[in-house]
Amino acid sequence: MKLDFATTALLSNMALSGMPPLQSLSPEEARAAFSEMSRGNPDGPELASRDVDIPVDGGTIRGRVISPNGPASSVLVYYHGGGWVIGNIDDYHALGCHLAQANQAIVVMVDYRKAPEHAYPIPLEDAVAGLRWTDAHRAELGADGLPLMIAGDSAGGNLAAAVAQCAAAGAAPHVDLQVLIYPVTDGRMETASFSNPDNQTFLTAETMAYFWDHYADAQKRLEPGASPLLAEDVRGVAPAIVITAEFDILCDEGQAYADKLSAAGVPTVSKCFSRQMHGFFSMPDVLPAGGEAIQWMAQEVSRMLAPPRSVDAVIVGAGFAGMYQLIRFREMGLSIRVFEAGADVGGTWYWNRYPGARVDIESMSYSYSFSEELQQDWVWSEKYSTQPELLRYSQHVAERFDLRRDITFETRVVSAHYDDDRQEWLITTDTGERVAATYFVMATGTLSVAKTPDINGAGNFAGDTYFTSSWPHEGVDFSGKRVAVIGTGSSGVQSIPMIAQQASQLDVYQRTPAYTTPAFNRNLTNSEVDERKSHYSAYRERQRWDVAGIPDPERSTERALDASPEERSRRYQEAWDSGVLTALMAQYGDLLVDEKANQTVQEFIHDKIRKTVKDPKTAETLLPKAYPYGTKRPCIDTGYYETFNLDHVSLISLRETPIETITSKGIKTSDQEREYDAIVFATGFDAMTGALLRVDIRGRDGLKLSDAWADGPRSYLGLAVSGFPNLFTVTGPSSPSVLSNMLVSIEQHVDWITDCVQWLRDHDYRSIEASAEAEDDWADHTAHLASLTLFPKADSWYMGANVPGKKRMFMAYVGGVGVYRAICDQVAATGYDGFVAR
Ligand code: NA7
Repeated sequence: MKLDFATTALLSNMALSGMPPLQSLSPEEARAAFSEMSRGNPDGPELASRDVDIPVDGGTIRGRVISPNGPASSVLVYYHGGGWVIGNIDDYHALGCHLAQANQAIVVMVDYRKAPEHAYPIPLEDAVAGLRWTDAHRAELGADGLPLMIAGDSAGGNLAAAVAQCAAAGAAPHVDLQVLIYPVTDGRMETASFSNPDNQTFLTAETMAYFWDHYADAQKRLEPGASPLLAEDVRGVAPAIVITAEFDILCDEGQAYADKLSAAGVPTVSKCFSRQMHGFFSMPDVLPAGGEAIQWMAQEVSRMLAPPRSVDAVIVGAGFAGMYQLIRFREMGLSIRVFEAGADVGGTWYWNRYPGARVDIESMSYSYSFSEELQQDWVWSEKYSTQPELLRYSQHVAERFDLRRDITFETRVVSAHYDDDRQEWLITTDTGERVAATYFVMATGTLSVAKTPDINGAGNFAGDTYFTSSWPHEGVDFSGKRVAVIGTGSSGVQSIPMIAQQASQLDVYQRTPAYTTPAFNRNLTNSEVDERKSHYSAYRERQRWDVAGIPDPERSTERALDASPEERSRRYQEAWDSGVLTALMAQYGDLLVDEKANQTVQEFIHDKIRKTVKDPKTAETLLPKAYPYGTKRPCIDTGYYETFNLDHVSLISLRETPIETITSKGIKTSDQEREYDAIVFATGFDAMTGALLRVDIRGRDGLKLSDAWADGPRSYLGLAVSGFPNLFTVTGPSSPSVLSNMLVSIEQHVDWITDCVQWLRDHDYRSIEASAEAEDDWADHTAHLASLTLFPKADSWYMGANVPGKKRMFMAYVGGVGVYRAICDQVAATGYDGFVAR
């Protein structure tokens, strides 16, 4: 333990003074001893204050209003600490004055009644009453229109957290911000910091147990009102500032609460003050770190309560979509803020760093076309680029077009609420920043939110756990390790051969076999690069009007069943040899609509698998049979099937032996438990809607996007949603997006959105919104087209079938990129038919 000198000196003095442990005293004695100790501390800044009566059930309690010098910028309702048993507003008067001064706030200290005479929930009810009184007396306090905060330390932090939950549930007035200083959040008292001997200083585990025993019995203390950490859902509570101390038994539970708030999308900043003990914050005149913490709190309060800054547009995401949208909006002269959760640009290619991660569309095709200079200058080294090369390309684009200056990294947008009167979006980030914007573009990608593992005991494993979708930046060395990979979609298919090269044992857990064909990846030759570059614009134009934005090979309209078996085999073999993702599908026009036709490709691939995989049982397990080819996204691979011929690689079919649970040592299937050093989850994404619904988006009249989409996503053209003016979704649900070359679709959407915004400005409109009728028509059209295909036959992520509980519906537009472009162009040309502009 290394407490700072001032703390060590204070603790030595306390030891010398011979103050008995609080838990050895009666509550009255403990209160008197605590007040005596507080009286020995300096008075703090001299500020005007007056006591008031706050009505509570059964009488009144004392409150104290402390006014700052000069005009106030906020109101702060403060709940003091003391384990709900000791302390009062006189003991904490100096702290109240410090807070009023540092925050330029009107501070209302609440002298809630104390346990055990007034056990839980009375102190909480008094705390709510204090807030209610403050809100009702705003005019008298000179606080009309000022933001309202609540704060508290220790047991007072517990009350503040619980009051904030009440406010979110509508059982207390609205709170703009909560400040929790080493709060008590968990009545179980089981965290590591609780039992760490180094932390038993000013507040010991024994004293805390004494406080809990007076406050709430074993059962009641587990209610969220007493243990806010145990609340099921904390979404929508006020933004939070959480302060913890390094040597404090409450450090872990304070941080756990901050983490819980962040995970629920509540803007939260937290700071652990090093070398500090419990109680340091309330002694700023004795412990300098207390003064520093008050100043830090004031700085964060003023940042989080600052009025939102206004820009023309906010873009969420700095992957290929967000970057291009930034470029296009900049050309129009708009002011823009981009928020990106990653530490750099790249989106998908920033996060998915697993071994073997590559694009499955040729790089010279899967790249921006908007800048002739860019596409001429950039040199792709391989037919299918690796993730590092794609990330370098993203970074090159960011540098070339000087994009980073408008992008705020490592920041998530947590909410976006539309203000009908002002016709603008109020956007809040996880760091508490607020921005008002006329246009709000979600460029958040379609496969960017990993699926939460829906496997029993997923958190049990004591070894290393990895997700392909958020791979460690420093890479992972599996040499000599026993490794399990769960999932055989594209991420599994790409990473399994690479992991097998290092691992001493690799077990692949397969639920549904994928259709994968060899990529035949190789370095690009100078002559083929020159050839493409000499006709790049013509090639790009072909991409734009192609079905999938991948014009080669061209799609045949012939029927597979009209051809002889020999002819089919010849064409399938040619497609196979090309290593192009869409080549097999391009051979006949009926492969995605006629099951019998589709079976001809299935059989061709089955034959290839049987010939490649030596063990007949393994080969049989790898045969995809349960769904037609192409109805789940096919993969292309490098040595996937060959990997199963290696002695140290095994395939476990979860159809035969399902996973019962993940254990601390490994994976237990219905037949046995196997032990591992590492488990890799390649289990996919909450596709298409995950990233959009993760943000609390509320449109006109407070309509939540999650409610509007309760029965599955609906949109007009996959670009706009009725009820959500000026919200644009790049490659949103019911656009071709995931069925296409994403770069082609991204450019088309961004160009369309940019033209639309320009049109609004040219016509002096401030907002545009899809009509409900247009949305219905588009939903009918997309569903009708999908019903003509075999897509609904697969349990795919296109259908939302991979996420338990998700609405089953086909979420993309199967009409093709070119057809879709024509429709979007026509909508624009007819003055945005189906939209209402105001
Ligand atoms: P995918 O394609 O969704 O693949 C996920 C894989 O994980 C797939 O084989 C799933 O089997 C399997 N999975 C998912 N949940 C489980 C559970 N609970 N138990 C066992 N197996 C499970 O995601 P990828 O990341 O590979 O690829 C996504 C896209 O990125 C890809 O299509 C390309 O466009 C690039 P299932 O099929 O659901 O039975």
